[in-house]
Amino acid sequence: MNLFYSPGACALASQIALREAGLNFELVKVDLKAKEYAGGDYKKINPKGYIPALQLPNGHLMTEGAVILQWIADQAPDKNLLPKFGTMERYKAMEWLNFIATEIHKGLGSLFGGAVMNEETKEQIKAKLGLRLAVLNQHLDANPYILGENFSVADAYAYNVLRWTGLVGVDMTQHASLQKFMTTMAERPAVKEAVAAEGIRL
Ligand SMILES: N[C@@H](CCC(=O)N[C@@H](CS)C(=O)NCC(=O)O)C(=O)O
Repeated sequence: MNLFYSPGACALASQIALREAGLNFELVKVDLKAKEYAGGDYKKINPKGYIPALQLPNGHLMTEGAVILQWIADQAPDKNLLPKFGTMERYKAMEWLNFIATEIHKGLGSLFGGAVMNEETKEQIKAKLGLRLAVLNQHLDANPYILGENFSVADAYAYNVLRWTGLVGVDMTQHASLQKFMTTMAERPAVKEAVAAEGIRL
């Protein structure tokens, strides 16, 4: 199984989940600017041109982080990385995964380099992000992890994207529970291994 990634970007969550699930995989680095990997044209693997992408043992290519995370969790039911498919708890988990993907991941992602954006637009995005982060922070005031007492792949996703806040100037000082969450997550062996494997700093 191959996980296509770029250091520090949003495949980190999938990698953490694969390690938490105890699944075997290879990491394949993608140059996101050139759309190339060691095998050549990355768009021939994934026409969308972005990561994460997980090439399953049967050759099927799975994309979209929030879905990849669920597939991984479902491969290792004994690890309790997500509630069972079809239960109300699972829908709650999907709600959080979608919230992270569409409200936090995409909000933070839009603040990175590339796009030419004036300061006013940036501040508007940051203000909206602040509201979304406050929702997650308040939730974590009462829960050590997003789904309650136990780690789930939603935590891996949140950890992955919240790592970017410092890089794009999003203030986390008033979100004490999010800061505590990030410290807790950084102590997990799977997180340490994933971060080391991408050659980035914890
Ligand atoms: N819809 C995708 C978006 C993934 C995404 O934003 N990937 C970024 C890195 S964090 C990327 O590869 N960007 C390069 C590009 O868009 O060309 C998902 O949710 O997995």
